[in-house]
Amino acid sequence: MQATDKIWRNGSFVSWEDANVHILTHALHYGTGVFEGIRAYDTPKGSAVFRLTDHLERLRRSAALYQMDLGYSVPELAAAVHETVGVNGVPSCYVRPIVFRGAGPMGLYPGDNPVEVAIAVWPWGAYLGEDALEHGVRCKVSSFRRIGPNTLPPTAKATGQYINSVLAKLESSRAGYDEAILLNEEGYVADGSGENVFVVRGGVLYTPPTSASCLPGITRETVIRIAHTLGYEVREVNLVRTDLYFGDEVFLCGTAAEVTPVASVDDHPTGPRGPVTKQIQETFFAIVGGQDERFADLLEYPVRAAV
Ligand code: PPE
Repeated sequence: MQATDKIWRNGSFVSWEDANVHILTHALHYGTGVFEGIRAYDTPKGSAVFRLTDHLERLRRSAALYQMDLGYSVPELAAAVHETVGVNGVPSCYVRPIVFRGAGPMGLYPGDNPVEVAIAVWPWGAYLGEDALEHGVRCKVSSFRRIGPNTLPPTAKATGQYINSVLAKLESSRAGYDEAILLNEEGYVADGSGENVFVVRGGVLYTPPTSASCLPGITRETVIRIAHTLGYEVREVNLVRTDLYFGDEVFLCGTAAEVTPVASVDDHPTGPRGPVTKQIQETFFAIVGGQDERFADLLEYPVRAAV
């Protein structure tokens, strides 16, 4: 990965090299952190952060589940994100805010450990490869089930829960696939290791409801709005693995993955990239690039001081 200069940590900037933690950091041992993945894009009006407030609201909710007080308001964190992007000179980048229980007492009770807040940014190209945006990725349905609402609620974006995604990712990678799709405990499709899933069939878009143990993705929600704007029907319904196999088109979406077509699922071809996926993808890239006025409300620019 490409390092940048500064990381925002608890209200001030430290150099990238000095942004370290103690070995006894609570979150390192017990996964007691929550985070966000956000992207900033270079637009004709300058660097814009896509749905920044929505991401930070989700961060606040994730932190609340684990009883962590952020110590900063959402507008304060939004300003810190813009400042971190600006100070590092990366108008187009990935933004990673993280809130975690720091070093202090060991043991499972986290209440006496300090809550640390940090924001790092770095350039991050196509998550699953440039080629994937056009030709798609080969997916494997994982033998590991997705965490559930009463184990590690997937609605929060906690660091510890990602070992579930890591298991699935390792399995799919070892088997020679690009990405894993997880089913929930009931056997319905949940999401990818780091993306939501859509199936297109007969011109209708299908995606699992958030009650299917997927992360309530912000890109997912954006795709639903794009699809409606383009005149497509979207159904949030439970899907089984064969719905993936026999979809006319399948695609993944997420902040890092953006909109990535799926070429095959368990070697059943679902690609090459279909016309609906292409249209959604092109609209998405126009939106984040500041070239679609219909969705201008989704881009957040730094507030400039009046001159
Ligand atoms: N499901 C999972 C499991 C997930 O991690 C993500 C985001 C999504 C769906 C899509 O959510 P959203 O970004 O709000 O549209 N995954 C983040 C982490 C990726 C990583 O490798 O780290 C991301 O895309 O930033």
